[in-house]
Amino acid sequence: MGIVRRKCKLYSSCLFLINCLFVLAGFFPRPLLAEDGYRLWLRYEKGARPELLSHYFEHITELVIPSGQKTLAVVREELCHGLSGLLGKDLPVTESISQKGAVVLGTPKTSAVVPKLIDISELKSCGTEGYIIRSVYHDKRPVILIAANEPAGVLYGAFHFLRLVQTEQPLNELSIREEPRIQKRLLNHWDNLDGSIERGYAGESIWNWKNLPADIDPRIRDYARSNASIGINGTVLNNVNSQAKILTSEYIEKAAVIAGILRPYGIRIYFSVKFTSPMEIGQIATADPLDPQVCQWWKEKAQEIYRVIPDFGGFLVKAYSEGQPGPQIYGRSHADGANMLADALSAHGGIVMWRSFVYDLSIDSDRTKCAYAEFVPLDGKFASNVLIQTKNGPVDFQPREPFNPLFGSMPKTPLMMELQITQEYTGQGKHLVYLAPQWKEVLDADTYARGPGTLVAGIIDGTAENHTISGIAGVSGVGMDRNWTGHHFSQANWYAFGRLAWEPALTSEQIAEEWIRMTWSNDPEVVEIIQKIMAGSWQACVDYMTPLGLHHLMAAGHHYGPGPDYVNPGRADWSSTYYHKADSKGIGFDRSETGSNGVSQYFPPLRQLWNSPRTCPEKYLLWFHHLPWDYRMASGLTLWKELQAHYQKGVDYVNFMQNAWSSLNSKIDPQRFEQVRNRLAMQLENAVEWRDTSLEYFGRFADQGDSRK
Ligand code: BDP
Repeated sequence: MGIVRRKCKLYSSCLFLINCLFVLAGFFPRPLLAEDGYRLWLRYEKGARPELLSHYFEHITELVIPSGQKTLAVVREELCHGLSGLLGKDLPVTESISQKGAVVLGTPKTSAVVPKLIDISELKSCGTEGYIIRSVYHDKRPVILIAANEPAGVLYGAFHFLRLVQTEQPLNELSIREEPRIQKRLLNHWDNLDGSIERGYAGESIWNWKNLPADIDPRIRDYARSNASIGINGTVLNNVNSQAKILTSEYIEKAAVIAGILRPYGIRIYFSVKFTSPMEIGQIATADPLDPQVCQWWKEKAQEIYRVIPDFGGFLVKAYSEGQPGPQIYGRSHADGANMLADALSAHGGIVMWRSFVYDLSIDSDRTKCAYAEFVPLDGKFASNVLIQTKNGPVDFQPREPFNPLFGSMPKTPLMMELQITQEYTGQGKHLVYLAPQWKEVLDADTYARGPGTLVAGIIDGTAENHTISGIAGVSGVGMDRNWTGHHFSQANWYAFGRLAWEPALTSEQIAEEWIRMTWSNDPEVVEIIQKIMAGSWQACVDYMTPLGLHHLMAAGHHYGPGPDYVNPGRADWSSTYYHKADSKGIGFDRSETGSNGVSQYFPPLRQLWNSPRTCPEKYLLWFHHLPWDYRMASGLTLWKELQAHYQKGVDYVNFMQNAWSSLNSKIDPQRFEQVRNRLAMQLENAVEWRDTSLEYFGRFADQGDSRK
């Protein structure tokens, strides 16, 4: 009996211990499965070279951070969490520096130590979000100083510092000064209020509208951390194809809860608004922007929002496009509509981001020319708190497009750039396509608008045209999937967007390397191989989907697979045939002077260069020209043969990516390794389908039989 009782006791103590372990596990923000991608680039794993870190941290034995301010509290939390994972030990936190080496963080206002370690006037030049990280000495003890004017700057500085540790960079003699080039760095969620996401490939929306405001998903905090770590400072919560419901008191109250979670991380919330909201939820008979009742309704709505969300960012508007209503219904212009909303927000410091994604073919039968025709005449007519949010290219997030001719053509208006992180036209959640090179091609493009060297990036950041307000937006790819973005490698696009929004001059290689080291490993072989995989992945996608300037050939609706023969019965420009115009004479959209004259929307010398197939870069050839199948390319091949070669090259690269990834089998955790492996297999299948379907279809016109024989 005694033995049985003792065994029982032992058994229940074991159970108790196991339970304790589970409870403890629940306390720490470690995912259940060690490597499921949830932690993104903030994994904070102890590296393979702990001696390196212990060397740097030999004399750094405490963290000095002021308390009492919410953003600084999250800085403290993140640093403790991050460094404890990376160093494998906890550093004590204090508010005043003792006789030890330390990491000292703060602003001159919040910290008594910071002003002793840095000249405040020097700090001032960093603005409200910038920071300085510097190795200094305090009483002959080494100090790493992370100082800023405002707590948000300290937050960004802290993440920068963590990145240095994560990527195993030298930590001695630090001398870093950073400041974001672009002010408004936003994610745009195309999330509907029912939880679905338009063009989302990673599960449902993370905004659990139906359970808010009572039930707060802890994921939102991790979303905030991840965004803050890459400098994103705003998020538009809902789809541009908006519902008026977002402006009801019920939803404003729900949104206020999200705003409260994001606020300490320096992130403001914004709404996409529907132009006819005053009619739908305000019982007003019109939405005419010049109607006093309508103006009053928007003013009161803005007041209501700011009462509960004092730092609310503003409105994003898709007007008179793809079925969304706009001021044009009442014979008013984009400027009339935008300015009315801007007026409602201006007293509160809010902005309007008015989209230029419009393509009314009655204005011009070439879709790429429509937005320019509508917006350029309005330059100078927008209120000072309006930005025109413009997609990178003139069509719609295609694998490759020349830059949008609006950039440089509206010097009196700040233009925001809208990029698509979610991979609607680039393989969705199934293809590994690193988009930073695509975005860099546009940001680095020379518009020649104010002479050579007028880069798109300079127009976006306001320097080229002396704007005091600037912005960039990325259509979010985030959803409820455990790894946030569906494909583990789509995380890289989220990461790259934030980094480029902060500093457009970073190279895509630099960004990839940071991301790889933090997301996968610092192992040089892993870094090198994944770099190679990522580097050519976008070009590969262009090659197997839409090479040489072809565009919009995706199957209707889902935009995933090939649909070169698709003809939309209702709208010419929703048909693939409208874009490629393949016939027995050749292929491509003639936008030269003798065609639609789309080239005229670009500044000289681009206009002339792109007007002739001989001087037009081959990557844009069929964007601007309709050319015969036997046209001689620079390679000496005919256009038809060259097209075939590109399609094949794209497929070959996916093969290469598969093999390269397989070679990392022993170096990557099994779960993520398998998931990526499976997706590469799907990608290969789809790339082959793109090649075969496209070449079979175009082959009918090129009259060459099976292209691959
Ligand atoms: C297109 C998408 C569509 C969006 C639209 C937009 O297919 O779902 O609503 O862009 O940007 O790419 O408004």
